[in-house]
Amino acid sequence: MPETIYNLSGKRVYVAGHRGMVGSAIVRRLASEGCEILTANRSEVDLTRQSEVESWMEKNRPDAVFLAAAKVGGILANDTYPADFLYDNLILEANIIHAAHKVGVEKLLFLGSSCIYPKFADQPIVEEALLTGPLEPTNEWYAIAKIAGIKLCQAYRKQHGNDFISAMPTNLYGPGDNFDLKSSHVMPALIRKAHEAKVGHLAEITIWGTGTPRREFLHVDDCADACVHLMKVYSGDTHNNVGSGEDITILELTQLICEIVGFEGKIGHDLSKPDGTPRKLMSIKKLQALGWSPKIELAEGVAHAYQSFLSDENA
Ligand code: GFB
Repeated sequence: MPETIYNLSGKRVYVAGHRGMVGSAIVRRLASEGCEILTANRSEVDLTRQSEVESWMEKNRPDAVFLAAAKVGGILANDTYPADFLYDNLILEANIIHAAHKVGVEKLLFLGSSCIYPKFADQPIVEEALLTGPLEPTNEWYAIAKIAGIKLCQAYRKQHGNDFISAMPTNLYGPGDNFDLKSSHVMPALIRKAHEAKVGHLAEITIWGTGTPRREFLHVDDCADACVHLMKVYSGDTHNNVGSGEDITILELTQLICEIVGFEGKIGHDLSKPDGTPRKLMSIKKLQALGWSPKIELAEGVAHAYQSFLSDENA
């Protein structure tokens, strides 16, 4: 296990995006680190307004920052709102990273996504594959914003010596997910569809596309644990893949979810919806060499996510 080079205990740690699925998981995970957790609602600071971000950071002076704030969504949302996904993510990451530099934040972790990699990258995808080929068109806008975030962290490290690092999670799921069928990612969408088909005694659920693409999934609590681990043991300018190291076809995922939810009907396909990238399994060798491995198996994680769906009164 590598040595801890940055100790969070006693530190003032700002979690940007604390109400989102990833941000709230990081807040949960930090509870056992003996640090002071700083959060700010939209009414206190609009992260798209540079002056508001800079005055909030000046006033609150965090020692460390987890940059989990982002405009996120599934394949349809990304494909439908390219300007929002590019602009919102660019502006809020630039505001927070620059303000962190200005107030002398000791360590910042920027969160991106596995969609930063080329559509046809060799699998499993290693960190060096970044910028070696064309992106998947449905989410290239979000991808470019996240690549810019990685580059910003590298640039502030190079020019100013800021210890700003990046983590690239795979498709995440778990408590606090977005279950809106138009804007959500595939996992919450299928959980909701299977549940509504079960309680509505429907004969069939409809999934988007062919069901043949493969996706890697990681429970958000595993992701939060990996982010805290990286904050404590890693300092460098290359980003770090954060994943489970296993992938599954969308059809197999649907079958698993139907089994866990208890829906026994048919699975139909809406072929007017995009498949997106055929596969984006990441290599997690770099993260494993830093002493971290995922703990939550997919079936267990899906069951946990379904319980969260039911208790969040989505049902
Ligand atoms: O999570 P998702 O929407 O986005 O997964 P990506 C899309 C895959 O699941 C496609 C299929 O192959 C869809 O055809 N799918 C099947 C569905 N049924 C559904 C459904 O009801 N809803 C949804 N959403 N998909 C995202 C990027 O790509 O990956 C984000 O767009 C982010 O920016 C995220 O990077 C991690 O996995 O294709």
